[in-house]
Amino acid sequence: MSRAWTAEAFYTQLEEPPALAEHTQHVREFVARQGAEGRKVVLVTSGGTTVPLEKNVVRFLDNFSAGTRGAASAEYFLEAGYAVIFMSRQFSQFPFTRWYSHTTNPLFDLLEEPAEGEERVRVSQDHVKGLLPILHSYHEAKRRGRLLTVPFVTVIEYLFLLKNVSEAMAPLGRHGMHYLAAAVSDFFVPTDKLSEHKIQSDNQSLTLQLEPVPKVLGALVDSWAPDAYVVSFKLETDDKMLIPKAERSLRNYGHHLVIGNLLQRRKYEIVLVEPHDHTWIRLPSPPAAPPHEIERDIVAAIAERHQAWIASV
Ligand code: PAZ
Repeated sequence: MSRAWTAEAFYTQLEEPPALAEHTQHVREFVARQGAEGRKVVLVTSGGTTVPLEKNVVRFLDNFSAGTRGAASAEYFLEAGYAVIFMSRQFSQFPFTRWYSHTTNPLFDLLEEPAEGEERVRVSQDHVKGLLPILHSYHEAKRRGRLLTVPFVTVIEYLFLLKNVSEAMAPLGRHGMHYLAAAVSDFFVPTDKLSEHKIQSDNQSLTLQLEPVPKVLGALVDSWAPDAYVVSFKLETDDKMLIPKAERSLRNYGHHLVIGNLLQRRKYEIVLVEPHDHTWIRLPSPPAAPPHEIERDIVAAIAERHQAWIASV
């Protein structure tokens, strides 16, 4: 029989991930520093969560998300003056380094081997112009201490971190924002139902029973960070479902905004769904070249709404 997990049961019955306390402490210190300087802080969640099928994990379920939306958005939030807590799936796309990772533009293709007797590796001249502003923004974010990274892998780690990070951000009040772009599994296998060791095949079929992951957005909005500006994402593949599902999410959890996107068109089209408004953001799609990344427009629109909401008290 599968259980319907409440958020409370989930957090009391499951064991905390090992690095939770350490990450939480880093977030508290970061928030205290940024808060003391009056800076707005955004939590950007990014990438997909895994669902392990064994305690000694050999196999797991995963999803498509590479974390591009989150990593790109984090860069634009930094540019807009926010401090960013980037909570992302380990080894998924990362702000700034994403431009040269995951083989789209491999780093080694930029580098020239030193001439004989030289000890310096150079960036080939054709790439300097493209690399410099990204390198500059990366070092700037690090030097100013504006970017904190928090990694997760499993859906259980994600949910524990989300709670602790949100609670740690509560003192920011309206200056805190949650931008929940991670693709979080809707189903999982609770630890007490996991096989200890690698599941053996023995030429037999495998039946999995997955339990629904508790919906925790309501707890975030009502108790973990009640004054924060909260933006969630809704991904669908059927365009007829997109707006009704986004509206239902707003009604159920009472947060500020849902960003709806379709899997196939997510890089060119999104919709901002608010209680009384839908605003589409559209860019030209291939074969036309989009003039810039859609995350630039998304972040500009969200930052403006966040500021208006801060000013409305
Ligand atoms: O990671 P990515 O850039 O490939 O995709 C981004 C996204 C589609 C995962 C994100 O925009 C999103 O919709 N996240 C929420 C997914 C959901 O739980 O409905």
